[in-house]
Amino acid sequence: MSPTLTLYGTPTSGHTHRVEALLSMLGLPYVYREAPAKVRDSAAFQKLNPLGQIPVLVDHERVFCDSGAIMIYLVQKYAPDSGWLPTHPAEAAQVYRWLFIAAGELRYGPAEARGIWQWNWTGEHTTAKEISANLLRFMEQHLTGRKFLALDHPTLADLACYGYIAHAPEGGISLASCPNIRGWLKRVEALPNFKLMPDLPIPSAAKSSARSVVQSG
Ligand SMILES: N[C@@H](CCC(=O)N[C@@H](CS)C(=O)NCC(=O)O)C(=O)O
Repeated sequence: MSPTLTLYGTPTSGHTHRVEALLSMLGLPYVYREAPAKVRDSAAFQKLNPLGQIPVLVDHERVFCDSGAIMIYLVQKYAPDSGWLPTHPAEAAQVYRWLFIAAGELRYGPAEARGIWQWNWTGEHTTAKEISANLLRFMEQHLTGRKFLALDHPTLADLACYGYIAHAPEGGISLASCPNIRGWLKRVEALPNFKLMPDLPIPSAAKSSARSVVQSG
């Protein structure tokens, strides 16, 4: 199949990663265009997404923004029977719940903490840490006796949450006391054609203490 899909993103963006992982697992060929801040600030990019955010997916002439919407589009258009997004309303609701958590607690907890530490985003690391602790507590308990987040098989819920949880230590958020979450991450990574997100250095203890947070694993 020749690619009709173009994805704009960056390699270390968890929002981009969830779309790339899905494209890879669905076996959909695509062209990747790197869009660092300089590109996102350009008039050409802002014609695609006036919010200046990645990921953006272009399919033929159509433009899709927002990682959750892009994932839903890809499954509904290219793999409606794949199970990544069930059609049964009650099952779909379980998946949507995690997509909203990905845009809420995950974004403002682990993703925010990582952004503050790695790229000096303006924001309160203490607040992001509190949100993260609450989310990790809930996920750890939720994953007791469960293999995947929403249903008994992998869904978009798992892809949406994977990146910023797997890379939470890069923002000083430890997963050391979360065995269920670490087991879930391994199960997601073992899925056929899953694509990993590149690692960033975990901040040093010195940097950690300078920012009044506990060093994470
Ligand atoms: N709700 C959006 C958020 C995407 C997002 O925050 N992307 C970040 C990179 S990971 C970005 O482009 N930030 C630049 C900006 O907000 O100006 C989604 O799910 O795609």
